[in-house]
Amino acid sequence: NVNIKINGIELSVPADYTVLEAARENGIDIPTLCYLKDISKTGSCRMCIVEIKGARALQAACVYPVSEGLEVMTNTKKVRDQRRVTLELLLSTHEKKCLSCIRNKSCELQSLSEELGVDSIEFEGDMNSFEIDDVSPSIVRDNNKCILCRRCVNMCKDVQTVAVIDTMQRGFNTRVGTAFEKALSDTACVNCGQCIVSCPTGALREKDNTQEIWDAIADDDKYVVVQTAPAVRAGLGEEFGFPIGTPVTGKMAAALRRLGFDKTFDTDTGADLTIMEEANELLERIQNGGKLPMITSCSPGWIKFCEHNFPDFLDNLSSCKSPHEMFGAVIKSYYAKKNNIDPKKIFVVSVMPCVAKKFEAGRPEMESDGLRDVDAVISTRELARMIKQAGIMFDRLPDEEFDVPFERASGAGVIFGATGGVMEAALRTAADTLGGKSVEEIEYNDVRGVEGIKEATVNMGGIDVKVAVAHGLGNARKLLNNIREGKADYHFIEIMACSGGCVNGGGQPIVPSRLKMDIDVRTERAKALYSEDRDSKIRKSHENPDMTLLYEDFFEKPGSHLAHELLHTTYKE
Ligand code: HC0
Repeated sequence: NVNIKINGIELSVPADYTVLEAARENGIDIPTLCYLKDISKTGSCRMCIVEIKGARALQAACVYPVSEGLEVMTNTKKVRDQRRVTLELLLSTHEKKCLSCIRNKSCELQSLSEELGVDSIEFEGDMNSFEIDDVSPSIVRDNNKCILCRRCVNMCKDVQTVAVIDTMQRGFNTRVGTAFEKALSDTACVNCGQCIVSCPTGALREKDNTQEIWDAIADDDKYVVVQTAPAVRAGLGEEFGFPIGTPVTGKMAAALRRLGFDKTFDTDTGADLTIMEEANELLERIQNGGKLPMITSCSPGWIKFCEHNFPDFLDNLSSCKSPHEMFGAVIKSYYAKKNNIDPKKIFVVSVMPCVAKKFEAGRPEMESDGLRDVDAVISTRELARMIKQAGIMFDRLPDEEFDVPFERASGAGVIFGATGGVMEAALRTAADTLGGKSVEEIEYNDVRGVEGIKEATVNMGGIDVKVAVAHGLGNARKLLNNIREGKADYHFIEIMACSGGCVNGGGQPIVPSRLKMDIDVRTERAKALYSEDRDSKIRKSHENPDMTLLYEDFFEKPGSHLAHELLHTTYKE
């Protein structure tokens, strides 16, 4: 530790801290804009400037290291005046259409303006006018609202190692763009949307599909079925003032019903079905010399990353469609038949913590019998918007159940939404099958948590099954390079495109960057899922009676001909 003084207060702080970290930890808030914990640290926006005794100029607290005897002032007139001028200069070229902006009231530029007391725009000059890129099915880029903080760039480049956006040109013409100014959808962008949740303003947002859903609900000819992903319940409450990590499953089901959907189902049921198929596929590959390691295929950002960067691993992907796609196919086949509904009239809506799911739903692979498995995808944020538009007072809703016949899902299905969850769910089922008995120890702690790459060896029925879990595409790249170079070897790998898994997906509520300094959003939201799993009566996918029924009634057995037709696919180079 070193001894420092901030605003005259004596503090002892770890020697590797920055001034920003030291201040924050001791209850002194310094405004930031370009800083994003663990992701973006450039000191370029100058909002976090502070006075350092003995230094000639004001210094950026986010990059200034502490040292023995350092004296810092965070709130002098000089600091406040300079921050305000910097902010006003930023505002001078910013498109100030706040009322109609998607980030109205959640914009960090807007809240800084309020906080620093900007009551008039001193500098009005030339404005750039950029074309909006809204070609992608997942992401809209509007450079007119960009403040060049580079948080998206660093996320895309350093964390995801996708690197399809960067700053280009110079001076007044500086902008964030793609190579040759192509549309995002014409690049190797994987649609993960981590750029969106990194953006402090409305320069990046999801493609909004809510109108399509309203139209479908209003159409009497359509039978509109909604399903919600595991991670949505762990994030949706934040949009309505609940603390981060509050599960709101029952209120969410109630809200969906009040929005007018004909049936409200849970993607967790689809997750159970995926495990039935995927565990079976894994055992087949292990026992019959199939392609190993088998790699999960439910994260569409990861699939696209694999296609662009690791095409040599395409045969390693599980042939399982992702749970919501599987479930869509089941709704339009089994459910339609059982209830005598023309599948052509069924409109399946998936509510996902993910914007890549919008892209996935449109992929040619995701249809059965000429019908799309899923017709539209909205993010957690879009669902929150619909609930608000409908005048539903979310916090006052009762807790309700999902609809029959799919009202039951296992705890294994719920934890899909956190990194390691798909692996753990698969292990619970594979261990029982390989061992020939019900294994009681079902919490696989080695694959839980936010460490970038996790490994475990699990003995099942005498076989040592080696597994690994990677989340965030930079970690996936590392893991796959290790395999390519012969440094690592596994039977089964789970990869999720977003750090922390779906709970931290690009479609989840946006958490202000300053709050991210205090809590790990991934961990808090994951807790909501693990607690729901712990409270579940059924905690293994194969013990879900709805699965037994579904196989008895329809699919016969995992990996059957019909299962392959409806629930599996392949990705080709
Ligand atoms: Fe996920 Fe899913 S768990 S990808 O992470 O597999 O988005 O939550 O819905 O489909 O179930 C996202 C979350 C899902 C799917 C499930 C999987």
